Amino acid sequence: MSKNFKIILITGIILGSSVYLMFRNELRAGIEFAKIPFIAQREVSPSRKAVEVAPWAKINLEKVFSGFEEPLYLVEAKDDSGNIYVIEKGGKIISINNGTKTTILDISDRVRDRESERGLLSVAFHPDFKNNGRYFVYYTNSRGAVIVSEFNSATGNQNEKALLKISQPYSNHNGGQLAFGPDGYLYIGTGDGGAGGDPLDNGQNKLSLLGKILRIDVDTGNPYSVPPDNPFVNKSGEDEIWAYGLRNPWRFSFDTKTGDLYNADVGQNEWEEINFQPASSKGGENYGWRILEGFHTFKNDNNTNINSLTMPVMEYNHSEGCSVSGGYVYRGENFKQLDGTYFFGDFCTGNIWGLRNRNGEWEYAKFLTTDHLISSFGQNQAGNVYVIDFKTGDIYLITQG
Ligand SMILES: [Ca+2]
Ligand SMILES: [Ca+2]
Repeated sequence: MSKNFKIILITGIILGSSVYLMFRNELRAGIEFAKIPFIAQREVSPSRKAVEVAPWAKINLEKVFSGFEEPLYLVEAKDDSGNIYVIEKGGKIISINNGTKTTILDISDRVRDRESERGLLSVAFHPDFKNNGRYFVYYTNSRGAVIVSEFNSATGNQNEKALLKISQPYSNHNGGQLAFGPDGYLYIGTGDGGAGGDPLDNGQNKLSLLGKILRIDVDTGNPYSVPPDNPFVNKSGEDEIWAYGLRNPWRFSFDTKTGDLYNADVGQNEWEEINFQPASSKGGENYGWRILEGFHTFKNDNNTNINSLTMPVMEYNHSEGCSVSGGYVYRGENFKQLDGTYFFGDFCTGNIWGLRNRNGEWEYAKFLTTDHLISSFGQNQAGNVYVIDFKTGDIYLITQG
């Protein structure tokens, strides 16, 4: 064997092993794959960090729907129709009413979903959907760019109206949350653009729409306008930005009673985090990525003052999971002990936690250990919370244990 051939062979083995390890990691994690080597971290100002307590109620998961293909999201339209809408990653929105399923939108012809974090990622129904039929979707297109588009129930997959198109430098960290706030504006969660460690520092770059929560007005302007009180209007920074410093906010939601915003940001190597933004917020929060991961330093190469950052309220270590899936604050009628409990889970381990603020102090508990691949939670108009299993296509309701 010649020396050159040996070098080529060894290089090939090393490259092949790296690709295999990356792919294996992707298969295991699904939603989250680009973890990078360990960097020494130190903990910073854990002042409002939630403490772990015993669960304050016993819960069960009751299987209520099944037969979905890679479901990623569940929502109601708040139109009193009783329809529940489920999103499939490949590009469908399916309504369920009394057990009858109807595909209301199929855009699989324009959705790219081959990679683990790409696909049709969410839908938000206009607050007046009942009268105007307007709804908004978030997906990755054939070139991997992130698209926010409007559709109308009267015209199906025809007459797509594009609102935003954001190019993606890498295939992962595409964000994917849409939700109307109590103010009637559409909030949009984008990822940092991907790879690992945010190599382009998009999270901290206020001239990029990546790694942000955006806030737009879909009721004026064409195709939208920027609310005049957005924090970077008439200041340096893109006008659409509401908050920044995010890695991959895989699900945020508004508490339907208080209007507070809960935002789960997927971590890099070690820490998954939950952020809390009170309803009184005027926006402009810097949630810290890539300076911080959870409450821990990650890469502060511009010497940003750590005290200027908005810390999470809860973090958990990768001994408990590897990719957080944010959920909802329970506001159902039947289970008063859970009123005000924010449920969330981990995609890799199936753990389900509850988090709440009690007399100004945050506390959390692990409510269930499951074997579900939790891609998302969901909430219906009555305030009940659902758990979505990506692998089996089953959907569960959180009930009293
Ligand atoms: Ca500006
Ligand atoms: Ca953070």
